[in-house]
Amino acid sequence: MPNHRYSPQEITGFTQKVLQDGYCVLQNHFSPAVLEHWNEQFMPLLRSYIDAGGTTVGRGAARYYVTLPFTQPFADPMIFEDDDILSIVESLVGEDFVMCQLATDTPLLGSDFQDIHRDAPPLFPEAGIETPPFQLAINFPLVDVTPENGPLEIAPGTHLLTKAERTELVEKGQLKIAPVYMKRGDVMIRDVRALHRGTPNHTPIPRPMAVIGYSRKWLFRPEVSIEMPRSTLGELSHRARRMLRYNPVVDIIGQNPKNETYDTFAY
Ligand SMILES: O=C(O)CCC(=O)C(=O)O
Repeated sequence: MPNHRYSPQEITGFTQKVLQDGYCVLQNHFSPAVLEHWNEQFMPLLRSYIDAGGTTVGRGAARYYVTLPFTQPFADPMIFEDDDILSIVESLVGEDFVMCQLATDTPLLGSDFQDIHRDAPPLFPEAGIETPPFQLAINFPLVDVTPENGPLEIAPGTHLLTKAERTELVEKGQLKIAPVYMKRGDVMIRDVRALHRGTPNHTPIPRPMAVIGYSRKWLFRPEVSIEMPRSTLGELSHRARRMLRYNPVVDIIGQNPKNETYDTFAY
């Protein structure tokens, strides 16, 4: 039984906002207590990633991209199968979409401004045209985002610009890019082509931003994946199994480092 907080009209409104601005924010959507638990469980993962020599793979100093294991508390259908979000996702990237990414971006003290970028190239680069959306990022912070701890900055309405148009705006200093301050519980639905950048975290407390990737059913993103533990497949809903169908099924998570190589991410 779907569990919607928003009416069909409101879902349409959010969809239109993403189509127009490249993103929308659902305020106070997830349980802050659940995400506080995620944050507590994530901290040791971040620490082991860094201690194991995990790189920042070109994201900039003191800025880490860490995949979350598809286990508790992160494999939570209340989050990745949220009915409102999935309705908006379906309106944007079509029926039978796939979920291909469950990860985090975390700037630490010592991080800097990233170059302004988008996360995906156009589908038809030779044609110099942009298309309707094909790849979405659902971003939600695991802590409150403040001016001090590295808010994501985003430039509304830039997801359909050509490379030449984007370069001109940036070079002439005419790009209107602004920070998005999100509370723990707020959710951003973002067309990954909207121009954005990470900003410096000036505090000693990490600022993890979770990201769930949903794409059109025919889009394969070899750079990301979610290792699906075989033992938990039976617990998934029919919808979840369908959404997650292209991810590798494994007996033990983390044994195959080749499953993810997300080091080219900025276009
Ligand atoms: O969460 C952030 O600070 C943004 C990171 C980002 O845009 C990226 O690494 O592509």
